[in-house]
Amino acid sequence: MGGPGAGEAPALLPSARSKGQPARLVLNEPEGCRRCPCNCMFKKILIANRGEIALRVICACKELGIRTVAIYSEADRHSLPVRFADEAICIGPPQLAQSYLNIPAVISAAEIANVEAIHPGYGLLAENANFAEVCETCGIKFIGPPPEITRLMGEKEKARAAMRNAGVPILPGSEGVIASDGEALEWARQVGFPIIVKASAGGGGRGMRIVRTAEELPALFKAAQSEAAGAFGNGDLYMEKYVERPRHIEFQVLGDTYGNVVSLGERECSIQRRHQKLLEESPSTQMTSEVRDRIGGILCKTLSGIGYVNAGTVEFLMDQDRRLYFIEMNTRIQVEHPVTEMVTDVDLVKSQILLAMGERMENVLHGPIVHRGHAIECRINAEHPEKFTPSAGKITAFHPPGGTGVRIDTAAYAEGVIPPYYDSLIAKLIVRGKDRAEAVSRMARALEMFIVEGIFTTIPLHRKILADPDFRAGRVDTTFIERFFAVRKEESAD
Ligand code: MV4
Repeated sequence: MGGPGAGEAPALLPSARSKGQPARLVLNEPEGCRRCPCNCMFKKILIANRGEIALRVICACKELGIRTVAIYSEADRHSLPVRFADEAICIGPPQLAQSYLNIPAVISAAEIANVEAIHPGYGLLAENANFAEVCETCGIKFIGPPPEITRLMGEKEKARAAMRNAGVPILPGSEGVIASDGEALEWARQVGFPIIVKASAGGGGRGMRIVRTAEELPALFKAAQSEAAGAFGNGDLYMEKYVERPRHIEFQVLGDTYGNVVSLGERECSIQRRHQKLLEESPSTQMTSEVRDRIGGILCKTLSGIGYVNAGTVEFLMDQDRRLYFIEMNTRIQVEHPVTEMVTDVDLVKSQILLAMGERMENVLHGPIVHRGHAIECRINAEHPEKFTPSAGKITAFHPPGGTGVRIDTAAYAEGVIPPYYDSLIAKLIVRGKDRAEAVSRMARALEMFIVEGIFTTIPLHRKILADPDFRAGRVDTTFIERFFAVRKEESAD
């Protein structure tokens, strides 16, 4: 067994580097998986991630009888993924660029451990097409879609065109990249104000500007352009009709290597702050089984047509008339995947691994997708309640709630330290109920019974959201948190 319990794991890569040896990259190998030319079971998987998602992947591997290799930075030496993986390799200092984002170091660890596949989790290298290509070149299966698909979906206006051509509803907007602010004005007059300009390489709300009049367009266009160029090294922009107070609704899909794609229904993710989701649920209170089946059907046909493989999420905006419009596709497992698991009983991470091994969909799912009950997830972040800044440090007390219908995905533990270098997500509290009312009251009591001391967390914020009359009535959209804080400020000023 690896990890602190069995003595320190060897710090292979930093010492190799200090001897002046370059990180090893095996090139010129035949395409495909050289260690496993048939579609037989993976024997060992490397997890190129940390925290709760690394542990989540380890859980799936253990249940499938696959050995696991954790990679970790010096800041994560005492982490649970290191403890629970069969092997653990230190790949560098705490900074992301020198550890979890250091592709030669990750590949070297995979070579040394002799794994057949790498699971990237979410974030980090999960949507890096170049990394997926390096994996395949080295004969290591990347557990995710082919790099060409990741690259297509990373160029948002190309993804939009691909979806439109296949009959997925999109918002009125520009065709392809906009060359100049003059062209932007032409499109805006055609589409009608308000419009939103978006970065082609964007995501997370950066390089976006809402434009309400022709007068303000040139300046906002330039601002979006330079923000996109600075953030992504690519100033390309496109444009869409702006939807006021939309809901954010996304569909979970799975694809196999034989062209079979299935939809696992939607997640409602409107409760977010500064483009960071806080709470997700499934089903959406605004969804009907007719719309779910219709959109799901269109997505399966479309994604099968472009050769989509493995797990993916298709993001939509829903307007006040409950119409859905495609905005983006994410080619990874998402943070909020457990809410879909809770209502469908499908293990999405196990499915990802089986699909990457070349299993057929019928052997992964064992029957049609059925949706039962209601699930809610609260993201527990280590952050200051007013400043929203990360709150690193030692957890002095930790009591996670349990009981019927409660699930916690976390790598946090009492006396454990939250390092300051990484994402602030420390736990996901997920509940399931027979309906939304039961899920809401179950979440409220679980939050009441969740104790984390020594650091600030979003638990108190979630307790307030769960008590909010609009939330309880299902009246949520992407402006919910803004309005929530505005009302509280007003009340505290009284
Ligand atoms: C929009 C929109 C309104 N109209 N597009 C923000 C992040 C990016 N992924 C897409 N975003 C939006 N695109 C049109 N045509 C409003 C948003 C938006 C938003 C979307 C999803 C979740 C939260 C949001 C918060 C503010 C704005």
